[in-house]
Amino acid sequence: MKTRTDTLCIIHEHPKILLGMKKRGFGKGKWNGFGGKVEMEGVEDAAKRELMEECGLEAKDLEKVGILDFEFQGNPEIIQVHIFKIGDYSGEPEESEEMRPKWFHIDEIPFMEMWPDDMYWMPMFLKGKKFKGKFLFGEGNAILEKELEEVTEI
Ligand code: 8OG
Repeated sequence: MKTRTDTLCIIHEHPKILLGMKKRGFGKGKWNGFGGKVEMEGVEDAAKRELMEECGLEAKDLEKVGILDFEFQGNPEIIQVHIFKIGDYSGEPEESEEMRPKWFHIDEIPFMEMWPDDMYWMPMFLKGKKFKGKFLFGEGNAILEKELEEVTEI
């Protein structure tokens, strides 16, 4: 199995979170945090770069809160996503070619239009917990296997 490392940044300004509608590529048509593949850089630098590229915000304070491994049945690549909570940032969210940002009240998170695993770990994220997990997806992105646990250290 080959592992690809990706980042995901979510801004939580209680009682709202910032999500973006993915306009193209992998995950098109879904609301998600901001992120992408780690290139020749550290994971945290990649998270900052992707946040800036996708919605024009500069992260001032990042905390890694989760690591999730995603496997798709029949695909030998695992996507390992490092999830960051952005505590402080500068700028105003702006639409990019990839993402259309929008604030959501935490009681109105559009889980039906998000990756199906998000409804499991997002409550942990919102409570300020740290977590690790692994999801296996099958046909139509149905979850076939799931492991998710709260951890104290990431
Ligand atoms: O740039 P690229 O298209 O590779 O970005 C993919 C983004 O999607 C990246 O931020 C990681 C994220 N992502 C997955 N799988 C999942 C998932 O199951 N849930 C959520 N919320 N994000 C995911 O690759």
